[in-house]
Amino acid sequence: MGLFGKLVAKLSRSSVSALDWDEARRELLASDLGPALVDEVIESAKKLRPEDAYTGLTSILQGILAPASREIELEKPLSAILVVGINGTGKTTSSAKLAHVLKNSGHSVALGAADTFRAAAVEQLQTWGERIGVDVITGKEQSEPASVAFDAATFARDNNRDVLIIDTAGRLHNKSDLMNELGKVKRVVEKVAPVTEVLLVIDATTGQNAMTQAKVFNEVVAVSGLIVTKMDGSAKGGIALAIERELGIPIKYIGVGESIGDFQAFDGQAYIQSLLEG
Ligand SMILES: Nc1nc2c(ncn2[C@@H]2O[C@H](COP(=O)(O)OP(=O)(O)O)[C@@H](O)[C@H]2O)c(=O)[nH]1
Ligand SMILES: [Mg+2]
Repeated sequence: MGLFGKLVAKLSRSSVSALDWDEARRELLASDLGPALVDEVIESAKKLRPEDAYTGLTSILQGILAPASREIELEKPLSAILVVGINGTGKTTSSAKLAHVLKNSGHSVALGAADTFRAAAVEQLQTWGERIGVDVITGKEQSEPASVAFDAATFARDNNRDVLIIDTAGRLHNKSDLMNELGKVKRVVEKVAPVTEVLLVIDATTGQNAMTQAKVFNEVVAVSGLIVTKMDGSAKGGIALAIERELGIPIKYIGVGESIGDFQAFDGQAYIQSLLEG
C-alpha cells in the first residue's frame, strides 16, 4: 500500500477518531515528509468528507507539487548544466544518464569532469562517456575545479556542442570553502555559456538531512531542479516532496537503478498516484 493508502482508508470511514489522526501523523512522519508537510496534509485532510477521501487527498497532494516546469531548460547556442550535491548521492551516474537522455533527444552533448579531488571520479565519468559516446573534458588530478569547468565550457563552445553537463565533486553543505568553490565554478562557466540548470542530486534514502542540503546548496548556487536517486529501493522520496514544497524547487528526474537507462523524467501525477495506491 502506498504511503497515503491507509489515510485514504481511514478517511473513507464515516468517523475518524483523534487516535486515527495521531496514527496517520506518525505514519507519514516515518516517511521523511517532514513535520511541516505532514501537518499541512493532515489539517487539509481533516476537512474532507468521507466520500471525497481519494479525490480530496489527490488534490491536496497535487497542491504540494511546484507549478514550475520539469523540463530541462536549454538556451541556444550552448547551455551549461551543473550537477551538484553531497558525496555518494549519484551525481556522476546521473550526469551520464542525463547526457544519454539529451543525446538521444538530438542534442550534441559534452561532459565536464570537475570532480578533481579523486582520479577515480574522473575515470568513472570517462568510462560512462565512452559507453554513451559523449566527450568528457578532464583536467589534471587536484587541478582547480573552476579551471576544468572553464576548459570544458570553452571546448563545448568551440566544438559546437549545445549542452555541457558538469559533474562536480561531492561536498558537504557545512564546509563553506567548498561551497564557495562551487559558486566560483558557476561564475567561471557563465563567462562562456549560461548555466541554465543547477541540478541538486539527492539520495531518496537520506531523510530529513536532505532538506538542509537543499537549503545550503540553493543559497550558494540557486538550485533549479532536483534529481532524486535510488528510488528503485523502498524509499518513497518523501523528502524530495518536502523540498519541492518548501523551496519551490521541482523534482526533474528520478534515478531508479545503476544502469544508464535507469533514469526517468519525474511524473508528478504518477508519483502521487503511487503514494496513494502503492
Ligand atoms: N540503486 C541505485 N543506485 C544508484 C542510483 N544512482 C547512483 N547509484 C549508485 O550510487 C553510487 C554512487 O554514485 P555516484 O554517481 O558515484 O555518486 P557521486 O559520488 O554523487 O558522484 C554508485 O554505486 C551508483 O551506481 C540509483 O538511482 N539507484
Ligand atoms: Mg561523483
